[in-house]
Amino acid sequence: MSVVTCFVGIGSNLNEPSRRIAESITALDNISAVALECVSSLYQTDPMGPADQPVYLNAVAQLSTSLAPLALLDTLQGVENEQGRVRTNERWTARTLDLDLLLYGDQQIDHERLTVPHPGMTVRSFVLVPLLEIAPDINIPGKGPAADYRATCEDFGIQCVEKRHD
Ligand code: A4P
Ligand code: MG
Repeated sequence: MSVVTCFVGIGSNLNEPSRRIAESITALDNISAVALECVSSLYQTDPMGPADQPVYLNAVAQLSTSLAPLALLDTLQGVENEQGRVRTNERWTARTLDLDLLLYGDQQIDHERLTVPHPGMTVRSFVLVPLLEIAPDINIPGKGPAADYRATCEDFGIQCVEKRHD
């Protein structure tokens, strides 16, 4: 079975975000078909979307997995649910945990449930900064080097609040 390198964007702004992120990383690492390779530092960012919500903590994790893309999406959504994620119809509202599949190897996926590369990743500092920290030379399929987007992405007041543990 082939193993693919993936990157997952992690965000939380409710119910002790640093704990939600730590628990989600442990949960991912405990899935037998997923191996956690690396996790970025934690970054605090201003909310994208409605302003009347707490600041976010964001990070990016590098995984290797034998799961197919939709099975990995189901797995990520299962971890979101375990961390108390409540889904609303309104976009970009506060959440206990959001796990976005940013990159799945070098694949481009256009499915009703899954778009990869994640369409927002080139314009969001809270994705690009942690991603480039752990994978400075990474290429975004169809878009070129991720580093090319760092200068033009929206800043969201990003600040590193906890350095990566090596
Ligand atoms: N979906 C499609 N492609 C993907 C993908 N690559 N990864 C579908 C994950 N899911 C994907 O997602 C809605 C549906 O998107 C899923 O059912 C899946 O089939 P969701 O997580 O249920 O809803 P959402 O996250 O509210 O929607 P959306 O539009 O994906 O929001 P984003 O882009 O995830 O943004 N501000 C800061 N500072 N930091 C943040 O991390 N995050 C968000 C959420 C808003 N503001 C933020 C942050
Ligand atoms: Mg999401």
